[in-house]
Amino acid sequence: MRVDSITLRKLNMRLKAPFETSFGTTYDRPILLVELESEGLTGWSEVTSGEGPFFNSESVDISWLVLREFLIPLVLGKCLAHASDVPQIFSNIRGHEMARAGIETALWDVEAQRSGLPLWKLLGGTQQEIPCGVSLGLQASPEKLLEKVAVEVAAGYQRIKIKIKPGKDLAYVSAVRKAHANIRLSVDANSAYTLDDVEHLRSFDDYHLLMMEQPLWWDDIYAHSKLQKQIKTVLCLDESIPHLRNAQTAIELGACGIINIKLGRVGGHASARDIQAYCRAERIPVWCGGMLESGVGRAHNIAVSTLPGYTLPGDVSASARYWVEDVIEPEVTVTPQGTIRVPQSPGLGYHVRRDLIERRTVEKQTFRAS
Ligand code: OSB
Ligand code: MG
Repeated sequence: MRVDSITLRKLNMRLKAPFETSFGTTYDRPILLVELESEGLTGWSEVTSGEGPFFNSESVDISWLVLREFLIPLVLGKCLAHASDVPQIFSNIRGHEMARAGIETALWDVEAQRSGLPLWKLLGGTQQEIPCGVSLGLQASPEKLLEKVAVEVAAGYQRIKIKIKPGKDLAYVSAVRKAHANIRLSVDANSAYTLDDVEHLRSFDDYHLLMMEQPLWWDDIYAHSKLQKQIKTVLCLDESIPHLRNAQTAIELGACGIINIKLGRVGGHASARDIQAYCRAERIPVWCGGMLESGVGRAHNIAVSTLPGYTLPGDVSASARYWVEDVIEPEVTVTPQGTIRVPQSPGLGYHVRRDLIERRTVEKQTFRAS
């Protein structure tokens, strides 16, 4: 696969409703798309960085700079046998996993098209229907949260995750558990607590949660291992796992019993697959996380979720929960059983709506091999 050209586009996409986490509120989601041309084929991917360095150290503008100055020059005009060769080419770049994933995952789309296979099959996926959950942002009151939960439970979603932070936690969890005794319920703190909160975090044990996601510092696996020894609720790591080695460290230290795999956060499909294979061998369940993606990122997440070991419902849900109009066709829809049926055509399996993308584009740059 020769990399003939790469086009970066920044889109401004308005979320249907603001999404609040312990680190801030997103109203408009800047979306960074990568379009990679290779010998007549076009691969698409999404760089999942946020508007600022709040989830990890990346942001859409930082990723753009790293792509332009460092990553794109390393692949432009090069011939690659496999998309899985990209991590080696980028091995001198530290961090910036989301930017790296932008190139790597676009090449996987190209490789799948060249092979005449749906991307999920090329990755080794086996599940043709994936279980789905939703992530609900922080709400103004437990009553407001209950309204949102009722809608998603009625839609069939198999797991409800609610965001928490100090002052907006137990009352919300207890209200949801009281109204829905048997749903699969989890919480995500996005690093809002410290080890001084162990007693408080132990009181979540009463609500038989499926998991508690990333309660402590984003970069501290050891602290999570100390917490896990003192509470019953199974911990799940998100922010702390940018690559396989941290997954191994976390499992060996007993810092979590579940891992959330995000394609961008781990640097692409090859790294995500390494973590999936390791967790499967260690019998650690995994699920696919979300970053409020447009349809392009969502399509990649669907492909990821088909691999063995993705036994828990992911944060991969219907396009219509986020966007008035998504950038792919058909939009992602969820069955009344709370599943997504995977596409069967080669590559990503969805048509990318270049017309809509152009209309939403606020910045664009094309890099061509000479
Ligand atoms: O921690 O999983 C997270 C959104 C932005 C940043 C971090 C997270 C999230 C979500 C939303 O929980 C998942 C989604 O619906 O895409
Ligand atoms: Mg999370």
